[in-house]
Amino acid sequence: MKIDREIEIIRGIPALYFPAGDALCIADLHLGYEEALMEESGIALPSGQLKDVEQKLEAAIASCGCEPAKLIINGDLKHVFSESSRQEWKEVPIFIQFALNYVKEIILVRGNHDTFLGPLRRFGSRIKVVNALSYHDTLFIHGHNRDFARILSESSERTVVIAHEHPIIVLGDSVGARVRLPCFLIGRLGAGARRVIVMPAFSPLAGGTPVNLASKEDFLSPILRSPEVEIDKMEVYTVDEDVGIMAFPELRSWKDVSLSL
Ligand SMILES: [Mn+2]
Repeated sequence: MKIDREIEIIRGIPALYFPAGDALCIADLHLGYEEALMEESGIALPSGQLKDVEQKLEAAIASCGCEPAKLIINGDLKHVFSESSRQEWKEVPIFIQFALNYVKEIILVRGNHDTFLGPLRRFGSRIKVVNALSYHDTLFIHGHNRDFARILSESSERTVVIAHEHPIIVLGDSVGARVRLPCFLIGRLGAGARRVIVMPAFSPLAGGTPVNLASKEDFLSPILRSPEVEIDKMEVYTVDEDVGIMAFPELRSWKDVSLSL
């Protein structure tokens, strides 16, 4: 679904396509999440996340119509902060190799989880790691950045794409059924004409902020917690593999009735 001439939401998948820049953008893969959960809390998940993100990437690329030249990963490619998780050491290079079968170049915009990236060196110049990316009038930052005010004031791109928040909406009915859907948020930055887009997580496991239930202080991203963004005025686009994309108007016009308890 086209947001405008420059940006499309890929049908049913948490990914953006930028036709002018021939780039696909995904975020928050959190590879290695299952092993971290096992180590931290003894909860054993079947480790199917790598297969899931590979399949979704393939489907997203198929939807672009041609193989995009660039894959932009807007932060949190991996999950564990320490140097030690075996699963993510294994999975990160496998995923990058898989993605490089389709795209010429990967740009990783560093997220708060993207520490110890030594295993990426083997891919040489085909993967770049940056703190922020300016590309075709769009600024990509992960969204955890405490110094966002400086980053925004020193930049002028019309669109700012962030991730980190893993937005979802929760819909329910009076007998207690609940549906959780990952969603994009699209709104304005400050009083000016700049636009902000919040991407949902590509990881099927990583949880997220229920944007129609949360109050502003429940949000994680310093940008979304700041007065720069009026969350209630953001439009919501959910993505679901079966349903596709559902567009919701500004949050303030419907969030009070989204759970009819
Ligand atoms: Mn993050």
